[in-house]
Amino acid sequence: MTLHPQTVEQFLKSCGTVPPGGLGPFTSLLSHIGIIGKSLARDLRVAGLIDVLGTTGQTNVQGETVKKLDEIANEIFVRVLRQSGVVRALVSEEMEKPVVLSAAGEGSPYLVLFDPLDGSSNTDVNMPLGSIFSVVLPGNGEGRVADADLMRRGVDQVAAGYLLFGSSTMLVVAAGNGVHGFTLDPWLGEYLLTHQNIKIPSKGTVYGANEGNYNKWPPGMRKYFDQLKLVDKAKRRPYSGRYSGCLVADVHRILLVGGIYLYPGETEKPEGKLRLLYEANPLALIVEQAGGAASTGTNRILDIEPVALHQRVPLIIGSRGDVQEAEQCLQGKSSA
Ligand code: AHM
Ligand code: MG
Repeated sequence: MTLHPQTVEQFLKSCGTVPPGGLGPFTSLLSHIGIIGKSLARDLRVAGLIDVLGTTGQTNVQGETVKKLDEIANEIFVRVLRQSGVVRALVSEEMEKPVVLSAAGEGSPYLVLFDPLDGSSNTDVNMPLGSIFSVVLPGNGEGRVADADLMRRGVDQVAAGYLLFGSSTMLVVAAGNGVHGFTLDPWLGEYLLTHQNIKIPSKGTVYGANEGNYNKWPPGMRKYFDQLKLVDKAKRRPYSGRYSGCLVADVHRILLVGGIYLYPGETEKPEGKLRLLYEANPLALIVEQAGGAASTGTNRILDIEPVALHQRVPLIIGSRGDVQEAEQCLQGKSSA
């Protein structure tokens, strides 16, 4: 008899450690995020057939054009997390203000911050997409949720993960005991453990960045890129450029094979593009727990004290050795 790989629930039970918030609530949280993934994967699979491509004609709180699928993904997240009964409040890239789902004292332990559809410029061209989530526990236990409970440093996250909608659908999770990847078996309707205890190589040979912005970057960043492209056998250069326009997909590649993803600050826009609380922080937690690093260029992402729910941050993330070289070059300390 062939044994199937473990489901998320079986895996959590077999770990023998109590996940943040308790085994029951955490299993329920992941199972509901799994439902979101199945539901979104189904919509994405037939997106070209059911008039959900293109934009809504609106702009979101970030001033960005909202795609129809951004809105659909956000609605699915909010509806399913509400049904889960284990989420007290949530913050979404697509909503200006947090949403409180359950009153204090109702026993819903988690605060969830998410980007419902990452890489949404890929929706109309059948390229990979993702969803990213960060989980924190309220600082004041059962009390009323305040903004300070949601605006927490990355080190305060108790779990983080992403869904990747690529040639297969994956759920990758870090909750304090390693980074584990589950692949959706669409026929069984289950996520099965396919990537246990992912470890990122300490150095890679791949970089991911939107190089169209090269001339907007500070000199140290431009220099780092110039050097990645030099022919240098000893340093395994030139690196290969791989950029999909979907942060989740690009970071997933680097998590598995090593290398570096960069969305740096620009001279005229030093804060960069990506959002701290539901893009940079959760991916930084995952990559750090896999042995990698995540930095703004000068500071560890997970140590940043947030000042706004939707704040942006430069992001340099991936193999520890690569991130260190990029930092040094950016700070003018070495030539990488
Ligand atoms: P989004 O969450 O609104 O889709 O924005 C984030 C995306 C990342 O997935 C991706 O790496 C980056 O923005 C792409 O930006 P650009 O088009 O400037 O390269
Ligand atoms: Mg995004």
